[in-house]
Amino acid sequence: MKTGIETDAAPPNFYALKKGGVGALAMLIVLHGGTVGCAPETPGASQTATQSADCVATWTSDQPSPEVSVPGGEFRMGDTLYPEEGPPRIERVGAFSIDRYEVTNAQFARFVTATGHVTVAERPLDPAAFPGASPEALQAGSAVFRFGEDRFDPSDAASWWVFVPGASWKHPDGPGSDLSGRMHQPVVHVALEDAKAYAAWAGRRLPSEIEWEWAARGADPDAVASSEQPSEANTWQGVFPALNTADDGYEGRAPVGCFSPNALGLHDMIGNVWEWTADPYSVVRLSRPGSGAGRDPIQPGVAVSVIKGGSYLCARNYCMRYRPGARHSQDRTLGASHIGFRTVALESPRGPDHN
Ligand SMILES: [Ca+2]
Ligand SMILES: [Ca+2]
Repeated sequence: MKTGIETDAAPPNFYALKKGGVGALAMLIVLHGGTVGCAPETPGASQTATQSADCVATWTSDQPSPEVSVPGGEFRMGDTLYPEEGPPRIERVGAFSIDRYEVTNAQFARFVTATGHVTVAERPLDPAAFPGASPEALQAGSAVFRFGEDRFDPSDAASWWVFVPGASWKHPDGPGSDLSGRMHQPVVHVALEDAKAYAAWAGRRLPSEIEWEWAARGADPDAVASSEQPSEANTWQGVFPALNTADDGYEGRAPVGCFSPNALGLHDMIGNVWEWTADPYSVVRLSRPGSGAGRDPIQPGVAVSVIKGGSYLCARNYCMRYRPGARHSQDRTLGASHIGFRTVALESPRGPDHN
């Protein structure tokens, strides 16, 4: 069950978040953490045994990520820590090929250069669609994790999330920030349609939830899913959101590949940034989620999809979703500073049992 400062308060939709500013924004993202920290491209002296040989130096281009072939199989999907994870159920999945790393800023920049794509966070809301909204509420921007002692309220996630006008993948902390030294960090502030647009440009697609979880489990049906905070993933050490000791070497996002891979050779499936899946969200997980809008009772009227893996904001006292079976809903139109994605090969069959 949920613990610590986590809350069940209903998150509003994107418009409400913007309209409500700081006060309304947090709830959507509070359940799964965020970032404002800028991890150095070169791991600091405190970097521990999590250090990976793939960290930065061996793969720094804007070219497509190396792929990992994932065999098909049958496994017990889900978990039991939070209600939306269960009950665990046997699922089958076909073989597919998935990115070894989260999509990076360098890769996303290449996509934007080639296509001229403008992300959702970079577009102001249409006043016609939101009559009566203030100009402030219609601004382009995104959700940024910002902790401030002066406004901290442990019962109010809005005290550590801020809707920042001008925040986007190119300005991850808002105006004045940029991608200097961050090109090999995962791209963030991407909405679902941005992730899908990138995947389509790359001739690929987003993974289904079942595919993602199977890959995160190392394609091992006997893998033991621990509820302990993993030592080999970028998560939050200390007491969220006030104290981040960064014992794993990274206060914020890490360049992809800096933490040890799983049994398949995949990096950062758990932690670093949450990852979009192709599947609409429902509280009771479906074997065939279809292509509907998704629904989460705590976000009424909001089209939601499943995100997986947790982020560098997941801590032992908050959002223990650093497990393959964990999941969360996310407003498809709302990116944040802790949500990214990876892709799978288009020719990968989705399989007869989960499409
Ligand atoms: Ca960390
Ligand atoms: Ca991840």
